[in-house]
Amino acid sequence: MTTAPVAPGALVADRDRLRALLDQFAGLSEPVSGPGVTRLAYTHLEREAHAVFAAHMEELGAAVRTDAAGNTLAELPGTDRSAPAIGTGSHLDSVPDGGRFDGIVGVVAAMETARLVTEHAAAHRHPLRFVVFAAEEGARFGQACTGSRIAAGLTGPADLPGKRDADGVSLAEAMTGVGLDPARVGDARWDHADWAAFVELHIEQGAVLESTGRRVGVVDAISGSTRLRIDLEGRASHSGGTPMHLRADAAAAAAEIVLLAESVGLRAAAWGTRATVGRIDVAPGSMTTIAGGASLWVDVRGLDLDRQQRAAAEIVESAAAACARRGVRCTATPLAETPPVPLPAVVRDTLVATCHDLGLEPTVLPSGASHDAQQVNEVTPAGMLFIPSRDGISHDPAEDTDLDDVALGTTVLAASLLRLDGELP
Ligand code: HGY
Ligand code: MN
Ligand code: MN
Repeated sequence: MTTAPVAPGALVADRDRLRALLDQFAGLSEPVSGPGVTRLAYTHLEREAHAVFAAHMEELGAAVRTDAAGNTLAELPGTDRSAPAIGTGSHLDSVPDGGRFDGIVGVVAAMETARLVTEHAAAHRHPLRFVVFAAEEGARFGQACTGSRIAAGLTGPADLPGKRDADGVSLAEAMTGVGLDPARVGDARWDHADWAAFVELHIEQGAVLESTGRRVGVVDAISGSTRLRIDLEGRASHSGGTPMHLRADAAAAAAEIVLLAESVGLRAAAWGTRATVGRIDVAPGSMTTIAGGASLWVDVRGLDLDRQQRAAAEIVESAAAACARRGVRCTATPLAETPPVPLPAVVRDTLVATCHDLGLEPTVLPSGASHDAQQVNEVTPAGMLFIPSRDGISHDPAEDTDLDDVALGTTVLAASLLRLDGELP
């Protein structure tokens, strides 16, 4: 097939095709999870979603493979077979009872971009590589971005047995359960020489674009995260027979720690730090028994690593002091840590220029959420495009983005990849 250069914006994403793909992926969800989407990391449902992506890309004539981490990669060759690839993609796993856009938008945009490039026979010198990363969400195992961390060489076989989900299933066991071999994840490590750049399209998961009336964002930095679990051991006892001054109430200690974490986050907010306790387990969980045990999962996000780490340390210190006063044992276990990442100008400026080519004025903003692009940036210069989240909601069934914005973001993505193709060596 003869290819020809296309003008910026000539590849216009098809809204209805995008809607159909979003609907198809949304249908792959645990049936009993609630109104949202539940497609957790390293489950059969996640693999089924990767298979939908693979079938679609094979139908377009792309060469498709799945690596030892469970990442699925599809490639359209460029005119220069020796050139490094320009990539795009995101993830298809979700949080429990999550939304139908987080990660999925970046994948359907990649699929639509591959279709547009193919149908228009758009010339490109670099190979175009479309990637679905496995296990981006940290909700199940605590560690976010497992598939892209493995690709970036940041997570290896030794890291996998120790991370466990709420049922005690390890990352390694979950990978084995879906036909992957955790011992071989070293084979999935990317070589920087194979890549020229990578761009991820994602919903903002915040309200900056919506509040400023902008339809496209270009990300200049991605927040880091320090995640830990705090286990509390008090004394279970009769809620009626035990006087207030003779208690070691793990639930009351947990409640105090939640508020301590919030106050640390509020004090450090000016530096872009955020602190959240999104999950508390209390035992035995009976109304007439004082809680003898409790566990809290703490997520500290930051754009300044030092502030992020200091905030986490302050939460642990103040939790220990509160527990000592209450006669409750307190143990903090680190779960994962990712530094904040400034994204390179070489990609960021091209994304901004592409928006200008298309008559758009983007907002340049940091990402509060973590993303696969953050890990990929260890291997090759990475960039991110954002589209608005309605009311800034994400990780919830109410997560919503206007389909016209999904289509516009996809058009900007396709034009950006072709502009990078013309600019990069
Ligand atoms: O949790 C996050 O920041 C992302 O959604 N994985
Ligand atoms: Mn995501
Ligand atoms: Mn997410």
